[in-house]
Amino acid sequence: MSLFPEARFLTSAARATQFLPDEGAEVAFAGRSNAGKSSAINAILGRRDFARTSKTPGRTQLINFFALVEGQRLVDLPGYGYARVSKEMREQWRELLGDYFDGRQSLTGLMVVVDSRRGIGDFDRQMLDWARALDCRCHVLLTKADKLSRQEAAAALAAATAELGDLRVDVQLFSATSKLGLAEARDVLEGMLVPPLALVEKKGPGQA
Ligand SMILES: Nc1nc2c(ncn2[C@@H]2O[C@H](COP(=O)(O)OP(=O)(O)OP(=O)(O)O)[C@@H](O)[C@H]2O)c(=O)[nH]1
Ligand SMILES: [Mg+2]
Repeated sequence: MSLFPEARFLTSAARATQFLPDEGAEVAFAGRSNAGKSSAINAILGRRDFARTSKTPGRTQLINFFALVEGQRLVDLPGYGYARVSKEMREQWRELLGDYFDGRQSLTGLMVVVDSRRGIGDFDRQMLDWARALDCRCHVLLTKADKLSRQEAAAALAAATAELGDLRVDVQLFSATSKLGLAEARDVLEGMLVPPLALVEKKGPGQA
């Protein structure tokens, strides 16, 4: 089943001037390189090979914008923390992501994709901090849960929940392969695309 049958790729941005106009509603997917962002997007949208996936970490180095329906976008953010890229390149990513989160009013939700075997890292926290500064809703997908035993998955969920306890961030187990947690992730995405009235009011004119 395709959740957004009309979804299509819009553009890739390597710098802030290439971002799409800051209007409508936008949900971004962030996560370490190889965490499974593109696979999660494909599974949630119910579209094979919609966002590219790769076995080579760090392949998606641009910010990719997709249209879901008119006025609603999905954004695949470049993976961070890939050890084998140069320091310079890592700095560029940080700058690009920093520019993206800087006052992005249309960002109504952030999905942070975390490999359930690794747990939440410093970069994930950075994304959550930036997103929270924008007052946008945050949700963590502990993905590749199919690679864990039931017991390990429960432990990973408990650990992440405890770590995020003070941050008002929801967390769930997910697998693009087994489709574990797919219905919940879809519900969250749809909810994020409809900003609550309180949020609209709070982000009135002049408030970044
Ligand atoms: N077993 C399993 N493998 C997964 C899952 N999700 C992703 N993978 C695999 O993990 C690898 C990376 O997945 P991607 O979706 O390309 O990861 P990404 O975060 O988009 O990576 P970059 O764009 O390079 O940062 C691929 O080989 C996927 O097939 C999952 O839920 N279960
Ligand atoms: Mg990717």
